[in-house]
Amino acid sequence: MDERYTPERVEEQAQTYWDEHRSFDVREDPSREKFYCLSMFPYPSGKLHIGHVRNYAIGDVISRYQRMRGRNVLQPMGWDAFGLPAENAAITNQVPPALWTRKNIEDMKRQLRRLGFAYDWNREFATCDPDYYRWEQWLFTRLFEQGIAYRRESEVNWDPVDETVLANEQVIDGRGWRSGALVERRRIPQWFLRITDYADELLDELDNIDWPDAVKTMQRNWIGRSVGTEIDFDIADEPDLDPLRVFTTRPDTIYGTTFMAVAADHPLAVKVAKSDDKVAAFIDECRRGGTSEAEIETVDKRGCDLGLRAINPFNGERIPIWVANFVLMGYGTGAIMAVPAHDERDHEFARRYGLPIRQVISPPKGSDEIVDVQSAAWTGKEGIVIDSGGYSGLGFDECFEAMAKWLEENDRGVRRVNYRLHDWGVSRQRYWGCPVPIVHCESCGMVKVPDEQLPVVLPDDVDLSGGGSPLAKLKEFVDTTCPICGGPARRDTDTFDTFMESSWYFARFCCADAHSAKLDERADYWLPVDQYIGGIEHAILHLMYARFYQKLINEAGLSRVREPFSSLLTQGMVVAETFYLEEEGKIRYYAPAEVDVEHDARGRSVSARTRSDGKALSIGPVEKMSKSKNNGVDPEDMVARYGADTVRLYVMETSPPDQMLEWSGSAVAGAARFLRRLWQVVRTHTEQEGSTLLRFEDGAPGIDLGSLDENARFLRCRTHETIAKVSDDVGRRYKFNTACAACRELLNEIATYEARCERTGSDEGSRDIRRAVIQEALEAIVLMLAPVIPHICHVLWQALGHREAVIDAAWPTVDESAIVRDEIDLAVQVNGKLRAQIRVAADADRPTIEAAATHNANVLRFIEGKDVKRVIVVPGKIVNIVV
Ligand code: ANZ
Ligand code: ZN
Repeated sequence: MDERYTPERVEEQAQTYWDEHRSFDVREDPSREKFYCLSMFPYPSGKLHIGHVRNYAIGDVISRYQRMRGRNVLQPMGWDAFGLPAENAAITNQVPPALWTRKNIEDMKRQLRRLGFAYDWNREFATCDPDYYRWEQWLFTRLFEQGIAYRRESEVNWDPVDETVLANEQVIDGRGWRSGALVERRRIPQWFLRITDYADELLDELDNIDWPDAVKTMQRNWIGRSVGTEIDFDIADEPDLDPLRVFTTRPDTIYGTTFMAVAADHPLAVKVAKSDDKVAAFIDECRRGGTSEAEIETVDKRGCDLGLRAINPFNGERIPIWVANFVLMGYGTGAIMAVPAHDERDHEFARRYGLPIRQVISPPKGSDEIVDVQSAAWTGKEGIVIDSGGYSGLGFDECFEAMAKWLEENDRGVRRVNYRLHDWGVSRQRYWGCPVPIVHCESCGMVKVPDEQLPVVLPDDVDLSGGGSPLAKLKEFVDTTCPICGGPARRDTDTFDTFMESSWYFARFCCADAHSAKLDERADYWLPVDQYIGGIEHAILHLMYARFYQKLINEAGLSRVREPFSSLLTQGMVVAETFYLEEEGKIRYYAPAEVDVEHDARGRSVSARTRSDGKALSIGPVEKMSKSKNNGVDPEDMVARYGADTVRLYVMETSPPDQMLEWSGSAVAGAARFLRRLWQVVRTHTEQEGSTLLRFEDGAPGIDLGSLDENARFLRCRTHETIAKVSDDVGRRYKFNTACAACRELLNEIATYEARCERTGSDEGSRDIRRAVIQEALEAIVLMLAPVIPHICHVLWQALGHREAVIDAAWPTVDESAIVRDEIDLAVQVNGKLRAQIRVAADADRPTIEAAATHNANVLRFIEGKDVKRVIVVPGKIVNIVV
């Protein structure tokens, strides 16, 4: 064993061992329990950022732990390689997207390998490999035949200067990112997948998966199931006009309807606009505003009277119809009955335009709530219907039922369940993506590309410089023949949303080399993913689409599984302080490496100066690491400076995985110090003469456990208590931070034990015991930290005398008999402040404990001369003395 710990040497040694022994290659083995651990695969930007490192370190620790528990573990890695950044980079740097992407993959793979993650690299693929996306096209043609994939007109962001469709993220303040032109909305035909048919299952199955509640709630809200009714309102004096159909979740409030409102795109508004300039102008204005729900929630509620009257089917009342900017065309029927007394948006609108507000629900009997609907809407559902003809006096449920029944019997409406979820638009008018495998033929219409012609390969010689859709400009790509009639046809020039690729990559990892099928029977061995780890930013779209796609895969007979991810862990963000200088109204941010910081006793930064010229800097709040705030750290630099194990230990021990991690350079140095110390302790131990083990590798006892003295028994007890705690922290609670802390404590405990032994002196026999219990403690530490810091543990394990590599070692087990304690430590507080630790017999009675506590020298300093009012003993834990 080297005298000094040199991370580069150690890490190379361990990685070479793993490579030579193909340690992470895995195969299906029905005789063993499988564990599929997956971290979300990265977009190959070229540079690993610290968020990736955290994500992948968590996944690696879980994988390695499960392996030590005997599971057959699959941990794969690949590349989410299609997408816009490659295209943008191609335009700015004049490199083809394919080349740029391949180069980035190479760079990032090197960075990942350097960190020593236990991936089975045999399964690696990039989603831009034709071998991968071919199967996406294959399934799409089936979905097309089944009508699950369909084409309809839908709105896009149109850049009139570049003559191109823009992705939402390419629209900046309403203008095209490149041309700066005001973006228009256009309707063009696009492809959709019928995810709405699966809305109920997507909702219900959330109850059966082990995901964070926050993510489940986001998914529930995104699906947005609402139970309500559709109701037809006839339009007065206009026999040619169809009745106005609204969707409401509150039919019980219909007697309180004082106006109707339709969306700006609603056919009725469009029709009136033809002969009414004011309405036309208002609609124009709405089209210029945003259409996202968030935007609509925040804008002023505005509208324009259409001059028409609707007739309330329940009481014949004539109600004005308005067009309003807060009604969405894409939800329900695009029209509402507005009840300002009981709906906040309607209330705001009514106040603005002086429309009447009429209360029809009152709080339940016995409630002392004071309701004044003129000043604010009362939105409670648990009230009683009032002033509503024969329905007065009913509660919500009864009234809903009665009205729904009446509507259906009289053909004036239907019960209806609506979802906020829309069908998934999968078309992109971009280049760097998977081509849609459809051709358009004059005589046959839309025709799927037959299996034997798949994949439709994305051409790589494209011109991205001008405007327009690059594929549409490529005649060799577009012109083709119809697979049915053989006549001339045009290829579809859309590519898929990149969420398509990330919706099934986890399944493909199970059988990445399957050449004749999308998936084979190996997928049934590995799926579902037992532990999925990734960022909360994917809580909605990616995770929803992947769940949906898995159902399609299941229905295509490719997998038995319908829910892809049994358990989900969303890791917290990595944040850091920001340092800046404000000069002439401009803010310049300094990178942590450019700054010298002074800390207070609690580790908080109190002052900061530039390293170069000592200029005083302002300290900003902690923020997510980002380029714009210049507060990021480069993992590659960190690894070069400290080694992979230090970086891994730091990100795992600093905070629980689902919480924010605040970066601290000094704490990274602390992690490095711990590794050096661990190295030294093991080295000192192994350099001593003789080697008496508690148990030999074959399980035979080494020394007589009955001969252990009190101090040795105490260390053994601490060792096994630590194993119990860490097993629970790592295996069940995912509290890797407290697990690491417990291992550090156990290392301290060894030092304490040695100091005690020194004091009591020792003969030959007790020296053997001493070495044996220390050996046991060190082995436990090395085994328990092996998932976190696998390289150093690889070397230390060998140094501790093992022939087997630690990667193949089993997780340590608790010896319950070691934990039975004769003595326990109790904390003693005086007036709530910790003043001492006392050691008493485990079965000591109250008076004995009280006496021990009040006679402790340290405690005496705080109670002497004072009046002891009470001594509270919490057995097994604490003694509190009140003076
Ligand atoms: C009358 C009413 C009275 C309503 C009341 C609410 C409270 P969720 O739960 O999200 O489904 N609404 C319906 N379609 C709309 C659209 N296209 N744009 C904007 N708002 C729309 O909400 C359903 C309620 O949202 C519906 O019930 C309707 O207002 C409104 F005291 O109808 B309600
Ligand atoms: Zn044809």
